[in-house]
Amino acid sequence: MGEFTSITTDDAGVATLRLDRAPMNALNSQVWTELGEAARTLTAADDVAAVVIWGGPKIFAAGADIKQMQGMDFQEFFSHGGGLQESFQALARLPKVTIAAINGYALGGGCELALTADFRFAADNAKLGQPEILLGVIPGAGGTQRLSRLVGVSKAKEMVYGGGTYDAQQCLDMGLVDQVHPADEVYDRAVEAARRYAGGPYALRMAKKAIDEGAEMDLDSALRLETTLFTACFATEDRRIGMDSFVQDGPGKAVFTRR
Ligand code: DAK
Repeated sequence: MGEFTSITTDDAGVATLRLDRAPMNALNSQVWTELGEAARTLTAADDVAAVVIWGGPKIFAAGADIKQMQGMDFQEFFSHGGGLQESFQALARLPKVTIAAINGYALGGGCELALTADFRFAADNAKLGQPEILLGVIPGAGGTQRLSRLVGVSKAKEMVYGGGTYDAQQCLDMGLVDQVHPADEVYDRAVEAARRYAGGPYALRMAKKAIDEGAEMDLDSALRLETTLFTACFATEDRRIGMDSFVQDGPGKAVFTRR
């Protein structure tokens, strides 16, 4: 698709958004733009129900391109920084199930890219961290916000203040990653899981929206959103299929259409 990113889609409705910028998948402004475009493409693609974000077998991403950033000034970031963050927000808002499959390093913006996904599957050799502080900056693409919402404020502060890297087991213990697999299996495991979600009903979109948007609201508003989205499920074909199937054949046998 782009110079440094590609999208491939299988028959089961699983797309792989692959990052490929040797040697470290550093996120320069081109990559950032391509990720935003990919998010829009994947959102619109009717044949895609779940997405695996993968940086290939060696590294997920070593973060923003420091060599590019080195020469940039306040005005440039002030003018364009919001657009960069918007790319990640578009990925986070993808109305489909997303899984980051992480081999090797996911640092800085790389870790933040993984944080845009619903789930993170890490290779046993994965190392995650937010080392921006060591460069004299702070995380700028969700690392102070999505990270603390996921692992808690204290752990996020430890990661962001210290700039350290954390191995797969440590990340699993703190809830930063959801599963750990051997390095040569992690991508396949992520695709397998994504296929299971891709076979799910349209209501998965409602569930994602309710959980993610509800987390940003007060409880009353969030519960009202839940009610609205629950009701909206009754406009889907899959709601009818799910309930008819239960009544006729028992639980868990419905074959959904994603409509
Ligand atoms: N950028 C540019 N080049 C990088 C790089 C990076 N992030 N990471 C590595 N490289 C380059 C190295 O400079 C080296 O280049 P040459 O010397 O060969 O020319 C080559 O890749 C191989 O790297 P190493 O020799 O260092 O390889 P090692 O295996 O020894 O170490 C490493 C791998 C990933 C642990 C290490 O390279 C490393 O610590 N990299 C930097 C990690 C880091 O600090 N990442 C955070 C970057 S700051 C924004 C939002 C977000 C951000 C910015 C703006 N807005 C919305 C405005 C995000 C900021 C960041 O992510």
